[in-house]
This record gives sequence, C-alpha cells and structure tokens, in this order.
Amino acid sequence: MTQTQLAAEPGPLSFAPARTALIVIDMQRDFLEPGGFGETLGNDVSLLQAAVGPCRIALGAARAAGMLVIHTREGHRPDLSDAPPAKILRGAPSRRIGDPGPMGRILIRGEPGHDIVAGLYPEAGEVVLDKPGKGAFHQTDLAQILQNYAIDTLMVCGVTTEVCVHTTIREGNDRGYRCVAIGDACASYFPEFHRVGLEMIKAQGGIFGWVSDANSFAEALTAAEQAA
Ligand code: C5J
Repeated sequence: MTQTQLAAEPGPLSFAPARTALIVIDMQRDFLEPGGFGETLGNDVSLLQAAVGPCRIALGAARAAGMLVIHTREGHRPDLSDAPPAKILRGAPSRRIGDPGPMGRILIRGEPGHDIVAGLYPEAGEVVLDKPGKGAFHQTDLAQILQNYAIDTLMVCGVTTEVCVHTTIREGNDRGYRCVAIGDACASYFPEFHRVGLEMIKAQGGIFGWVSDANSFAEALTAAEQAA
C-alpha cells in the first residue's frame, strides 16, 4: 500500500491515503453566514471565511486521490428530541436553537442554515454525517464507517478549531486514530483560541495529534500519486 510523508508538527507523519479519511467539520451556513447559529451567539462570522480556501485545497486533493471524504453537520431534529435542554438554554443568545431565523430554524436539520456552504458542497458518493453534538463520534455511525473503510488516520479541518474540530480530534485520538488538524483549514470566532487550540494538539510531542496545513497535505498526496 502506498505510503507518503506529511510535513507536520511536532514531526512528520507517514500515512497511507487508502487508510486515511478527510473529515470536514461543520462548514455550514449556520456557522459561516450572517443570521445563523454562530451569529446568534454574538460572533463575527466573517472570521470563519479564512478556512474556506484551505478547505477547498484539502478537499480537492483528497478527491483527486480517491480518499474517503466525510462532511459533518451539527444540528438537531425538528422536534428537538435529540437536543439536550442544557444546550438549548445555555447562554443568552438573541435567538435559540429551533427558533426561526433568516436561514430557517436555527441549527435544525433540513433548514437552509443547516446546509454546507456552496463552495465546499459534498459531491455524490461522499459521506454526510449529521451529528447532534460537538464531536463527530458522539451519537453517530462514524466509528462503523471508519471501521468499514479500514481507516487508521484522520485529517480534520473545518470549524471551529477549539470546539467541534478539537472535540472530534480528541475523540478520534482516544479511539486509536492518528489525528491531524489541517491548521489553516480550521478557523475560530476567536483567533487566539484558534492559535492556542492548534498549539494544544501538537504540544508535549503531539499529546493528541499533529498539525499540518492544506498545501502540505496536497503535496503529500501528489507525492503518493507519483510513487504509485
Ligand atoms: C460550535 C462547532 N462552535 N461546529 N460548533 O458550536 O464548532
């Protein structure tokens, strides 16, 4: 099986594209566009645009390499039966989960705001995973999907760095996956949290993963293609 080397921190990582999944976390209108969940929590959603271009690079490279691509969407059933009251009621947002907004009901499956942004839209055959929580393993069939494809390495990008990206990487690490944050393809409403969030992953010799970037990921896949 073809292996390739990824430039990463705290050190390079050898991986087999055939055993690797790209997971694009929650690049949804609800987080990236005005009027959605992110804005109701008082955030400047324009800050998340920084991740779109690098996510496109990572997605394009993964697609060209024939890798498993998984898109996640955070959201809830229309009857809110899967939404913990503590999540709905937490904080003091101007509009809460399930309430009507300019992109439909906030953070509800099937509503326009729940959809993935146009520039990163899933292609036919890619896995779209609906998750009720922050982590992509919580109450989803992700573990089964990764097992079925014999995946051992997760390349993770999306939003937000310190919430859903971090939670998913921590969950994956505890389940034995080698997890890499594609750092420039992640973003946060808090630039400092983004920076420190990436630092946390790779500190202590890579305490729960590695950090790389979209171009390095694409270069590693090109090298794998040339070696095959
Ligand atoms: C948040 C996420 N931040 N996708 N969700 O609530 O990170």
